[in-house]
Amino acid sequence: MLKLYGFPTSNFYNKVKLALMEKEVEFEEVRVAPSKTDEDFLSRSPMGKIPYIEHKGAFICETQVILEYLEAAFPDLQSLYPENALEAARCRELMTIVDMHLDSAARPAYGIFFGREVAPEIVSKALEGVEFGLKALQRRAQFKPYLAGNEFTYADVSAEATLTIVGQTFEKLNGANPVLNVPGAADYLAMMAERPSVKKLRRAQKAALRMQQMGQNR
Ligand SMILES: N[C@@H](CCC(=O)N[C@@H](CS)C(=O)NCC(=O)O)C(=O)O
Repeated sequence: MLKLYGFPTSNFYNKVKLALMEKEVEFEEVRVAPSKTDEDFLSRSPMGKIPYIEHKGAFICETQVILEYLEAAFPDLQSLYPENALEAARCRELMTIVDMHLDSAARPAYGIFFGREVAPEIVSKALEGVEFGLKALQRRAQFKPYLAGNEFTYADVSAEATLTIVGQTFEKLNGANPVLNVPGAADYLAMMAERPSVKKLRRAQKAALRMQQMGQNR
């Protein structure tokens, strides 16, 4: 059976986990922490990051690569890319805006989740990048009702995994969620929160965060 390695407080782990649930691929979760020094870990995930998967004896890292692999390795399962070439390109554009630009702008501020202080200058620089990324998202997002149109796609997988952590980060830091300033985003996120796969994902994420915080307070 396919194995997913990492931990459920990571947005990138949750991107792959949500894709596996939505495609109905059978999988098993294995908790591992990232490492940039453990040779065994680096042989599985050379950049020292999570998540990575194990399938048919091989290890694969980088979430976008993993999703492309799922599409190729499970051709009989529902594809999460639109069939039309332009719509599929738009879907990938949305994923790139969320996974690359929004995530990397917000990442320096994520420490707040794990009980770390975040310096005000880091918060304001992160917010500037996030606001720019959200304007890019606004130019491409359709909310019809899904991010890339009328079908659930990988754009929704990326958005659910990362927009929620970005929003919660700034809500904690500044008392306001910048994602909700994107017209249509509030209703979209509320709709996504009702999906059975998303409910399951969030329950696991909350439980893992509680465990992590208990560990830190010990
Ligand atoms: N581009 C990578 C990003 C993965 C990533 O940033 N993972 C984080 C956890 S959310 C990580 O392992 N960070 C530890 C580190 O960079 O040392 C992907 O798409 O898989």
